[in-house]
Amino acid sequence: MSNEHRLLLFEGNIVTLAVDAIVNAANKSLLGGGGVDGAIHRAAGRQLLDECRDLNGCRVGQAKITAGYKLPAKHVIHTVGPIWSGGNSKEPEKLGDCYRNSLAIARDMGLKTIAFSAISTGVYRFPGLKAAEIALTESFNHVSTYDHPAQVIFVCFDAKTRAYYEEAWTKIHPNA
Ligand code: AR6
Repeated sequence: MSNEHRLLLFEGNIVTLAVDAIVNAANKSLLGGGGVDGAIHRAAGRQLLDECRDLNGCRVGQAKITAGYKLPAKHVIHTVGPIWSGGNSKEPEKLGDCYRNSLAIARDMGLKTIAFSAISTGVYRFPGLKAAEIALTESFNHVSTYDHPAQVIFVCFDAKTRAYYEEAWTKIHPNA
């Protein structure tokens, strides 16, 4: 399979996916919140919060892994995206770190299928198209370098987010 075909879009709720890992857009405490973080904690159950308490938080751009508990996904990779504050505070680099570090954990663990939420694009206000370009560029670089993972799924919660990923893909691979 070509490297391009290892990247997929899915429009819907990330908690429904039976993959090796879903990637949560967490905050530095790792103790839950709103948005996709809240949805993942609600669906996984109390044990997820218990495991997260032992992780001692997470820095922006870093990632940590837990079990998936009641989720259909086997694991949750928790990463903390940057809060957008105009683009001059290294927000793009930090968002790139989130994707690189999450994919590095997946590779170390031998995970074959990983589904990302659109990190930082909700309450952290990172512009959607720019975020999609970073997500696709980092993931394409990773799958072009390594055998793992077999599939990277970008979960778009709404049609607007999906349109950003489609536009970003066309920009990055105009002939694909
Ligand atoms: N499945 C997939 N995507 C979702 C879901 C879902 N169930 N729910 C929301 N999204 P956000 P952030 C999309 O705000 O910007 C939390 O309180 C949503 O439409 O969840 O990184 C954390 O604890 C958007 O495209 O995360 C942090 O405090 C994307 O997920 C803070 O929010 C990310 O939106 C993190 O903010």
